[in-house]
Amino acid sequence: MIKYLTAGESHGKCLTGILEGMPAGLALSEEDIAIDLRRRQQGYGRSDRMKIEQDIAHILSGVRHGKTLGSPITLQIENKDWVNWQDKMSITPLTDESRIEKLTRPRPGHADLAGAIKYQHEDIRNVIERASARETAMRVALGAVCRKFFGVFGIQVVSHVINIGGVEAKNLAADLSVDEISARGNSSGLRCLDCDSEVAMIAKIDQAMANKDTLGGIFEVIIEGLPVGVGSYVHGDRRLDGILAQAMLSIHAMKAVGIGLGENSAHLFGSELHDRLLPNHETTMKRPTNNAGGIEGGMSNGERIRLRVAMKPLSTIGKPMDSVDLKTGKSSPALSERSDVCAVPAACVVGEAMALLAMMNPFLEKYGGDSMVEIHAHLKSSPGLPWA
Ligand code: EPS
Repeated sequence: MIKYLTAGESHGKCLTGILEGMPAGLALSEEDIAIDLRRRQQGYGRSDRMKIEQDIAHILSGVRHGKTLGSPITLQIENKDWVNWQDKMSITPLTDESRIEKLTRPRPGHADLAGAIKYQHEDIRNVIERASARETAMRVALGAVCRKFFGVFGIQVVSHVINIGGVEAKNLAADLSVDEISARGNSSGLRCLDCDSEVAMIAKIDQAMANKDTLGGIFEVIIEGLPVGVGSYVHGDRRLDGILAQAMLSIHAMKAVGIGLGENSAHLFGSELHDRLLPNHETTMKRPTNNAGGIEGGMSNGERIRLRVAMKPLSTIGKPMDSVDLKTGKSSPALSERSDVCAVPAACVVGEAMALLAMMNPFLEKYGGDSMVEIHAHLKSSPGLPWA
C-alpha cells in the first residue's frame, strides 16, 4: 500500500514529497516526472509566477541505477521565486519584524479567515502559504511516478477541459482514443478538444482579466485500461467511486465531482440510464453506452472511467470583494495579490495526478506485491468470468 506526504510553502525554499510503498523494479527517471510538471505549468490565464518557476523534481531517494528500490521515494522541487521572498519567508526570526506587513483582510472564498481562527495566526500569510495551490506541483510529481507504474500495465489517465466560466465545449472525448485526447489536449492552450469553444473560452478569460476577475470551469479525467474489479462494494471506504471523488475534492478549489452522467443520472428512468450488457466481448461483457462512467457497485467494470470535476473561480480577485480587517474589525476590501485568472487547464493535470495516486491502493489491494515482477504475476494469473 502507498502513503504520501507533501511539505513546503508556496514561497518557501522548496516543495518536498515522500512516496512510500512504490514497488521495487519500476524504471523511473527525473524526465518521466518533468513531462507532467511542464504540462501543469501551461495554460492560458495563469499568473506571472509561471514565468518565474521552471518546475523540476529532483529524486533524492528510493531510486538506484534508474529503478525504484521499494524504499521511500523523496522528491524535491525548488521554488525559484523564493529568492524574492527570503525575508518574508525567513525560517529564523527577523531583527525587525515591523518591516513585513501583516495580512489581515481575508479573501471571501479562501482559507484565510477559517485558517487564521483555527491556527490562531495574526498574519494571514501564515495560512495562505500552505493553502496555496502551489502544493499541487508536488502532487503532480508524485502522480507522475504512479503514471509510470500504471503505464507498465497499459493503464492510462488523461484529461481535458469541458467548460470555462459557463462556456461549454462539445465533449468530443467519447469518440477519441486516450492517446488522441492526450495529444490534442497537450497542443491546446486550454487543454480543450473543441477548437471553436476554445476561442470563446479565451475571450471569456480575457474578459475576466480586463475586469480584474477570475473564472472557474469543469474538466474531465479519464482512466482507461483498469481491469474489472478494482475497488469493492463490501465497505464504503473501499468503493472506487468514493476514493476517486475524495481525491478530486482534495484539490484546491474543486466543488463537485460527477462519475459518468453524474448529476444528470438523477433525471432519467433507470431503463434509460443503465448501460445494457451485450454478450461475448473477449473476457467480459460489452456495453453499448457508458453512462455509469466505468464504475458499478464501487468497482471498475472495465469501461472507461469518466470523472467530471467542477472548479470554482479563484478567490484572489484583482478587484477585491468586501471583507473585514481583522485587526480593526472595520469593513475593508479583501487582500489582493498576484494570482491566476483561470487555472482550470492546470487543474486538469492535477486531477490526473490525484486519480493516479488514488488508484494505487485499490489496485495494489487486488494485484499488489513488493516488486513489479510479483505484480505482473498477480495480474497474469487473475481469473475472468467464473463460468468461463
Ligand atoms: C496561488 C497563487 C499564485 C499561483 C499559485 C497558486 O502564486 P503567487 O501567489 O506566487 O502569485 O501562481 O500557483 C503556483 C505557484 C503553481 O505553481 O501552481 C494560490 O494562491 O493558490
